Amino acid sequence: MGSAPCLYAIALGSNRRSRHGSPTETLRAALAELRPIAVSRIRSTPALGPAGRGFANAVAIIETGLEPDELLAELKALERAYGRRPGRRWGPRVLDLDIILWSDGPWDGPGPIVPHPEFRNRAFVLKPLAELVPDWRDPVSGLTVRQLLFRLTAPCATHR
Ligand code: A4P
Ligand code: MG
Repeated sequence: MGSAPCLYAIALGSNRRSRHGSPTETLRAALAELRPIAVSRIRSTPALGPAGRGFANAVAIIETGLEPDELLAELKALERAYGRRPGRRWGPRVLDLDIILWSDGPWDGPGPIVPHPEFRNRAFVLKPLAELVPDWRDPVSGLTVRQLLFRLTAPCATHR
């Protein structure tokens, strides 16, 4: 608390209606509450894994003095306020808020894993992220967001 502000990339996902309306309308409302400094467009994406219904996904950049564990507590409170109940992992969800990257490199404190362990494999995160911060560098792989997206989506990419 009280530390210098950091930038964070937050991924938002929804595949279930909330009191705010459709998944897209839900993300629009949640994005406004995050008071972001930049917002991607909201995309409709096919569900990855057993989640069933397709998702609305987006990314926001926010600036805050909170550390990752403190920010995660706030994001979890926002998920609850939108009516998310604990359930099956990967089950339908009103609102999922994941911390993808922050401006201080890898986080080795308590709470979330940052960078998010799966973001390099997810076009529904990398595409909106590349719209906003293509030159941010993943401190684990050393690659930029643009390079990670290219690696994932290039037609000749091999899957190892
Ligand atoms: N956690 C650890 N690291 C982080 C982090 N960097 N950010 C912990 C946020 N949370 C983090 O999360 C499970 C636990 O991960 C939390 O206790 C938190 O402390 P959760 O949000 O409660 O549960 P979840 O959403 O079921 O798990 P998770 O891992 O967030 O699910 P995923 O991996 O996000 O997958 N397909 C499309 N097209 N679009 C989607 O958005 N999302 C999922 C959910 C599956 N398929 C999808 C999408
Ligand atoms: Mg999550």
